[in-house]
Amino acid sequence: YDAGDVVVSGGDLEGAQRRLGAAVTALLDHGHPVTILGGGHEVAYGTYLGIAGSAAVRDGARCGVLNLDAHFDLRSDATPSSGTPFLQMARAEKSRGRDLRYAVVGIAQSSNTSALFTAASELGVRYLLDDECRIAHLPDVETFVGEFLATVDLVHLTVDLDVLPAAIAPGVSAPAAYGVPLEVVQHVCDLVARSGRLAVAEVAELNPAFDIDNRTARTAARLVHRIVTGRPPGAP
Ligand SMILES: [Mn+2]
Repeated sequence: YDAGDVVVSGGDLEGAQRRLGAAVTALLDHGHPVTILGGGHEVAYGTYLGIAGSAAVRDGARCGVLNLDAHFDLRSDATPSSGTPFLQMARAEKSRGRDLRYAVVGIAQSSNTSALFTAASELGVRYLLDDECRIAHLPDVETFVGEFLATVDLVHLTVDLDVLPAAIAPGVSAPAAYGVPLEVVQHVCDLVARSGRLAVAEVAELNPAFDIDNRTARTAARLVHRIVTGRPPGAP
């Protein structure tokens, strides 16, 4: 069912992230599987707050975030935005005495500054470049996802639709010249859903004003359907 909307009012993004977090915590603590529809990728930090505040994580479950994205979104800006959520998570985890488990599939080398690659390296971020995510590389992608899943009890799966080729997902603010094929993105979603470790799935960055024939929205809907129907019965 639709659990409702979280609206940013008066430019108070951080307030909205906290409200999203409170809503996600309440749903998780009641045993509901949760799907978040963005919004820009700043929703990821709100979702993180929700998972971090859940009873499962407070009881010691290890949560990691798997991001399908052309970008690291690790910018160290003073003001939070769609470019900063994963550095915010890393800092929040650090303040709780933990290291963020963060993996990214689909990084576009040309769309991330060298400072972002340095930040990713310093934080121990595991990632695959878009060049390493062709259909011929599916076994390597499976290995990458499997190694990530082995390190966590719960997964925050976040899909930035700009990971897909612009022909598939034109309705984003940063369309990809190259992108990760939909077959590969869907397969990663299937692997995570089937793992039984999925806490929250999230789809971000859909901008209907830029979409063509709703093709980005339809692709996002397909992925959400795969994720929701791919969970084993009784999984968190
Ligand atoms: Mn992103």
